Amino acid sequence: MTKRSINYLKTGIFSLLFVGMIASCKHDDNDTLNFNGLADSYTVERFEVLNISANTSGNITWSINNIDVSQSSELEFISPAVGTYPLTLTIKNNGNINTYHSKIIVEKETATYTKYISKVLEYRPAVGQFVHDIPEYVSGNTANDMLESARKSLVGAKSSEVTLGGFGGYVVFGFDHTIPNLEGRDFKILGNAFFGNAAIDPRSGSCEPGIIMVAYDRNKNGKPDDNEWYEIAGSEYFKNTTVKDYSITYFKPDENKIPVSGNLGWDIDVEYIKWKDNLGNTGFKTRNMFHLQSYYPLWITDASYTFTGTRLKDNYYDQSGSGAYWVGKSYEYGYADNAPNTDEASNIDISWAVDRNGKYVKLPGINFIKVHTGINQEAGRIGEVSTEVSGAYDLHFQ
Ligand SMILES: [Ca+2]
Ligand SMILES: [Ca+2]
Ligand SMILES: [Ca+2]
Repeated sequence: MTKRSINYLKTGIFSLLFVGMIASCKHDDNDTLNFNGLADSYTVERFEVLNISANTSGNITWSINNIDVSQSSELEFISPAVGTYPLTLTIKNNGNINTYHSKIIVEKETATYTKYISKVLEYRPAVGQFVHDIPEYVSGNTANDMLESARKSLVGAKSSEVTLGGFGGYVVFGFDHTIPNLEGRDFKILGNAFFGNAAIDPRSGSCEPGIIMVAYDRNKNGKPDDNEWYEIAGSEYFKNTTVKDYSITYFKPDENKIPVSGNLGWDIDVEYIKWKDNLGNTGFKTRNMFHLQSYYPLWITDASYTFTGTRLKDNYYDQSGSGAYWVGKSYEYGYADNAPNTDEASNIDISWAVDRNGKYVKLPGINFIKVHTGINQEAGRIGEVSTEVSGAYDLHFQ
């Protein structure tokens, strides 16, 4: 964080609004002459991003309530609070200083917003022992039927779990407003993680971290476009134990073949679902005695399917040494289903978003979230590590 932005925090105004920065465009000097100044006022609803472009050359400073908030050519403003915000634009160019005054009026929204998930766009789990159970699959269901089931589970205040299966399985959901990027953490993703009573490490237990991606609907077309996605750089993002662009392919099993038993007692099929990854590894996902249904989504007819994304280091280990008690270590921050819903680690700061090169981006807010299972591990008798999502909400909405 820059010294400048820390000063904003001290003033307190940053908790009321976000002002984003976009790389300044290059203009020729004549642009200054074409700039017609600011409007008398700008009106925007709560939880809506207002863009004001200075469209000029020179050194630009935007100030709100006399506090400098941006030096970019375009101001991005969002506020969760109704009110009037005095706006000043100062342009220094070739020794000339021009100052423009305006105000931003933030009004109560006309639509009725909810802080919870309002739509589910995609649901594609990887193979897993809870696939076909959460959400429930009924014979003959299509991918669209399963998406509708995921919607029923995740939308609104009374949300419930969906499983994402093993590594790569994902869900994409959205909100009816822009979740603003204000000071600190901005949204919570709910899961079914808990810390184990008998775990030696108190922050371990059933923790199955999922990678979080966020999208700001910059072109305001109501959809997350490919170039609008950014990954939340959690605590493991910059470590060399984290694999970027990991890719795994699962092959549809023959459900009628005779199981190859293992030696652990609870495996009924240790060579159940073949997989291969882009690092040259191959292996099998096992089926256990507690879950006997197909682990490969029956609504997917393809002979194989592939997932790609950031993979985290395996976080499960056999604390007992006998295979009786496996625990997953919770990572510090920035993942879904990685800590109990009451824990601060389930809250996410939009400022953690990075681009494809790992560079932090400044987003005024986000409209869409994607979560994929970040671990590719079989944890003994408890089976594959699979992220579950059971809802999400805007921490700023009141
Ligand atoms: Ca934030
Ligand atoms: Ca878009
Ligand atoms: Ca879980």
